[in-house]
Amino acid sequence: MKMSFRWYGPDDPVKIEYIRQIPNMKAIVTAVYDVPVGNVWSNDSILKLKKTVEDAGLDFEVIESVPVHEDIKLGAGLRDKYIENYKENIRRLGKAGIKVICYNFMPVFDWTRTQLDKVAADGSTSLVFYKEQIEKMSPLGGELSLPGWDSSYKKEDLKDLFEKYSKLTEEDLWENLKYFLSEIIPVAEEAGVKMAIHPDDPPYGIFGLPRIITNEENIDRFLKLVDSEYNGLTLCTGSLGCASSNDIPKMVEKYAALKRIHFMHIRNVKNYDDGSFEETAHYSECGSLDMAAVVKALVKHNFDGYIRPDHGRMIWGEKGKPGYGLYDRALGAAYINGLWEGISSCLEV
Ligand SMILES: [Mn+2]
Repeated sequence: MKMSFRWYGPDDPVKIEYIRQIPNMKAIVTAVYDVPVGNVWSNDSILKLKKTVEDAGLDFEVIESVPVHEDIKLGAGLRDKYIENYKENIRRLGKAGIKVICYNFMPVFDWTRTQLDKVAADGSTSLVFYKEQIEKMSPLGGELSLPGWDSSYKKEDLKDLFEKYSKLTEEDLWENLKYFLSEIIPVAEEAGVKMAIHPDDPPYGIFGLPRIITNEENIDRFLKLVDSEYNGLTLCTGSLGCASSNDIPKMVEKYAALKRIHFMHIRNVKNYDDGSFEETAHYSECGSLDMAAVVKALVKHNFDGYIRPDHGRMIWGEKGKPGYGLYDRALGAAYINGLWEGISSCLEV
């Protein structure tokens, strides 16, 4: 495995020099952020980012993410133009040495929480999702106030998007995903870039929007849409794991054995009976997921892809982007390293 860390570029309050100081840290996961969704990234921006990462002594091999334009998900408008742009991004990134591209196929919002700074008993803060609060929100009434998304969409644009999606069924979304994959996977194969879809977060329909990358059955279906190693997964334990019906260690074991996991997002969540969940520290006992079982499945199948500690809490007074502080994610990386080393040495005996 190759340990990695998400970094939002030179404007990220977390310094890349500090990331390098985390033991066993090998690679940066990042993206070009100054280009509107759907456009081609300039070679200059890509190469500048690569240089910044490599000058810091880290590898530039994973992009998270190249966002998919809503027209592609809707199968409408300028879909074919945006797919051509997407292909060009794959080619350019492949040339720059990128090995894995993470993306998702979630309509409108690529994650949803009800609060980004819920204070826990120990004084740390984290992202949470409370069912009761989400049920009170009505995006079609134009009254949506969603943490993390308030400034991303103008009210009118959001209403317009929701209207377009109101006619789209899950089957339509599958059809549009298949169309997209059939176009881009051959390009990814040629460019030597493995595509790694991120599951839906949370993994069920929300605000009436369809969602399909949600469970084992659907991931099986996804992998068959284009049966190529280059059509693979970002297996996010926290996103899939906030649905208690998903058996995360079992899924990791299955897809690692099939060599279809290219990127692991490892984090823990504490699930509640009503479907609410809170993001917690990585340590197994802090949440509902068995982290040792997850890492054991990876070690067992000689996982050689990338791992990053996913969201962390805000601890030790750190201020910054919710979920993306330095300290708790560094603890997460150290914890995963410890599990990996411990489990590997036991399995060799
Ligand atoms: Mn994730």
